[in-house]
Amino acid sequence: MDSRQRHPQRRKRLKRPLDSIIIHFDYDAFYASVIEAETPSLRTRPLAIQQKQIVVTCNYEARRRGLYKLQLIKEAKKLCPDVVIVLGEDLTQFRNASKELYAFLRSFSWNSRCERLGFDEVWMDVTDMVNYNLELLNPTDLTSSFFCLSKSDPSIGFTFDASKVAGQTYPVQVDTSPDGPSNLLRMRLILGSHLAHYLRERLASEKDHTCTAGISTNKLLSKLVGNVHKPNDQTTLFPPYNSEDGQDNVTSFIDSHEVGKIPGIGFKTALNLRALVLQRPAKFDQGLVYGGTKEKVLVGDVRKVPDIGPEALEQILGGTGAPHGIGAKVYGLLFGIDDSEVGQARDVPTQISLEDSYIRLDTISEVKKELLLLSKSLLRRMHADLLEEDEDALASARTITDSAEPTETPTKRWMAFPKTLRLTTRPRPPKNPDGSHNRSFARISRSGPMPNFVFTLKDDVDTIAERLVAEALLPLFRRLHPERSGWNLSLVNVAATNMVDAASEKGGVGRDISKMFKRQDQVLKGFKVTDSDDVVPVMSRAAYEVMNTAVYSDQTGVVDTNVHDLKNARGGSEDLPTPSQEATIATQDHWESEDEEMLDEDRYACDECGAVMPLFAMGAHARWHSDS
Ligand code: DCP
Ligand code: MG
Ligand code: MG
Repeated sequence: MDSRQRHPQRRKRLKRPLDSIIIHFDYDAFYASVIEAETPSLRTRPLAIQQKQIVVTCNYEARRRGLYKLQLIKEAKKLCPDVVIVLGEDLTQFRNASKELYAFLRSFSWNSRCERLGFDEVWMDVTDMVNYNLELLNPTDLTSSFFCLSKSDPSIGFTFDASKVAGQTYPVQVDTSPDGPSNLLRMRLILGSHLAHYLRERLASEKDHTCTAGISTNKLLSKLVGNVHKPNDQTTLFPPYNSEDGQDNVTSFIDSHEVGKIPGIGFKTALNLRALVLQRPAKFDQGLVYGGTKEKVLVGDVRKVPDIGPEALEQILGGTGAPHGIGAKVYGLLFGIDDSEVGQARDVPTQISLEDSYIRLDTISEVKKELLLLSKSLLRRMHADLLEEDEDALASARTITDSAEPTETPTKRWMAFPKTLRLTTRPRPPKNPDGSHNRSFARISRSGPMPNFVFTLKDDVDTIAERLVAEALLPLFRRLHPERSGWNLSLVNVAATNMVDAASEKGGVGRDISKMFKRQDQVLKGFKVTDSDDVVPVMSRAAYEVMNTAVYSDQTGVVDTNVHDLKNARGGSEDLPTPSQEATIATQDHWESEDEEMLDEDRYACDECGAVMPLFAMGAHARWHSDS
């Protein structure tokens, strides 16, 4: 069985691809910065943003006074009595600011490879802009170079000194002499550094937000190297990137990182890698602190494990639930190799999903109330994310009046419409005969076609939401839970899925609501929604082609009570906070990319029950398992 023993692997040194130049941006103290942009007088005051009982972020003035992210509000106040606290439960303004900044950065991109992660990170693949400008350089006069930002208008751009890198470098001492072994890559990285610097300045002067940037050859390295100098600064990972003996800058850089800090290495994988090095599980931190583990295992330590390689890692990390090829992927990451592409910019998500979790939800009347709240949020999100201003409103109004559909307010139009409505619940399992209870709560769901009336712009959201609950969600709910009582739900999720791009068809279907409905019927014809827990839509090729690829989801804040009070407030050991309730202390709205693990460094799945939560909650969560 173990071919490794018969053919021990040699430790292979992987060659790092150097074709791309990627910039990673991370806005400084983002939520605080959004509040400051609105009220500039707060800039000089210590400012903390509160969600539940926690400081989700604070400005750098507050950080100078010892405050930090994910600190308890109580502690922050004790440490800094004059801290200004602003409630940040409502994410609308942060979401809007995030979209605006993203759109601004994206407007500079030539290839639209511009990807947002969470609210405050953006990657830009600037390979094309850099390579174009490399050709324009005059090697005899690098100091007065011009960076062209437009291929069609050579006057648009900025002047810069190409003999120097902009901002900081890793390592601090670098060789910038014009010839040397890594000359070409170095020049391209220097160009990237000046572009990053220019974009950061424009962002600060025009959008009032400072940010931190990292410049390298892939998503992983650009993100990690940006962290070296924070805030309001930038760092370029300098060559050499490849060497025979490991004496290159990427190796020394990546080797000093704790394995759990590598984006793409999830919580569970990190546990396994630590155990591999230590030959036993690593110890958890005792406090509710950011950082997860007491015992740090560095990337370099893992790479030194004898016989480590893609196959060995596949055996250790592969198996149930792990994506195929995880061994090769993780082995690459340990070398700083990440071949994931920066996602192409897109205007609409493929799904909008909202959920709440509950200590106890066990009556139909409460369910109706919650479904109504979720429906209203869902509709508001659909309006915010799927509607755009219709410049041809008048023309559109004319076509609508001669259609059978009632006249719509034609100032906005749908860019895309979701074909499917999905309802998901997570029932608490009944106690086992011996009185114990199972820890893993599975989600179950039912789906049906999205009713057309949700797309009307004539009625207000509240009216549509009521109809959506009565005519679509309650019927789905009855299919999920045919009994009138006897269940207790810990979570309800309502989602609009299977997005069809309205503008993908020539003639802009989105402009004309009646045509759009006709088109929707056509699309739905080739689309069978099955009534199983796992909805596997069968799509016509045409429908498939207009499906988008990225997904995002939103989790709304949940129980307003402090988690520590929940047990007393709501009684019974059964009502111990469920993992997702803990997680909601600081859940954040985020964009999911297809690469789940790359998605968000703050969200991890529990090894034991699979519950997803931010890293800082893992310690408490693990203790909850061991206590119960
Ligand atoms: N956030 C949150 N819950 C978390 C982590 C973050 O709500 N568990 C929010 C608040 C932050 C934003 O996401 O403002 C971005 O997160 P960052 O970790 O990038 O933190 P900041 O941008 O606030 O600070 P920094 O300057 O360290 O990047
Ligand atoms: Mg940030
Ligand atoms: Mg961030």
